[in-house]
Amino acid sequence: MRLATIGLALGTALLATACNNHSEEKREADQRAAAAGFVPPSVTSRVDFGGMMDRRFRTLDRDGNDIITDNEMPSGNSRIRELDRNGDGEVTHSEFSEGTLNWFDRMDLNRDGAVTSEERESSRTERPTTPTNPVALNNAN
Ligand SMILES: [Ca+2]
Ligand SMILES: [Ca+2]
Ligand SMILES: [Ca+2]
Repeated sequence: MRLATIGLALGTALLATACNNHSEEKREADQRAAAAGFVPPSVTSRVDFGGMMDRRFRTLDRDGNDIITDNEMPSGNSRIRELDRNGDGEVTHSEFSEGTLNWFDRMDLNRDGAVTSEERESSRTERPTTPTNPVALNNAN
């Protein structure tokens, strides 16, 4: 009688272990991926970017008049204000889409019409306002 109970307990334990192993494996795989710092490479095409920026514009343009007026500007975001080409304090839809596509082209270092996460990373660290000038460098030598 006692043996049977042990057997039953053992069986239950084994069953429980089997179940644990299964979920444990998946969790381990997830942990390994996280430990390796795995980030899926992201590539944004110019069209995708345009679509994203268009949605951003629609979100900002609360009254839907195709112009981001002063009161619709995101607070503390000077980059949107930079898009105001004619300096009237408002960003029209064409100013917005032209300006943001300029950003995209600046990020697209190899000009293949797509911005990879690497290109985005390097354009963030580089200073586009002070481009290295090979002519000036040569003259200095
Ligand atoms: Ca508006
Ligand atoms: Ca404007
Ligand atoms: Ca590229």
